[in-house]
Formats: sequence, C-alpha cells, structure tokens
Amino acid sequence: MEKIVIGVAGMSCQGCVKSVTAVLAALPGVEQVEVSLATATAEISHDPARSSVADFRQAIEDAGFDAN
Ligand code: 9UX
Repeated sequence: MEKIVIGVAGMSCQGCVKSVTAVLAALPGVEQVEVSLATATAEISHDPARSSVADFRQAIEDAGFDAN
C-alpha cells in the first residue's frame, strides 16, 4: 500500500469534497481517501499495482476539478 497526496484545485464546498472522494474511492485498489477543502488536497492510500497517480489525476479532472 502506498500513500500519495495530489493537489485538487476548484473545490468550493463539502459537496465538492464528497464528489472527489467518491470518484477516487471508486478506482481499483484504493483503500482510503481523505480529501481536504482547507488544504485543497487528496490523500490516497492505494495498491500501486492496481491504480496509478495518472488514473487519480484523470478521475479528478473528469469530475470537473484540476489535479496538480
Ligand atoms: Mo458545492 Mo461543489 O454547492 O461543485 S458541490 S460548490
């Protein structure tokens, strides 16, 4: 299991936090997701054999936010 942090720009309220959390949690191998509105980040614990940072960035972008 590997823990990574991705910057997420464009979140305005806790609804956005829930949306980002849901799309990330739905990806294969994702064990835990902590999204913070205050720090504009997503902390993701995942199995790197099953999903990658590129997948997370894509999911965040597809949900309408900007991944940094
Ligand atoms: Mo809150 Mo986020 O009403 O797109 S859910 S701003």
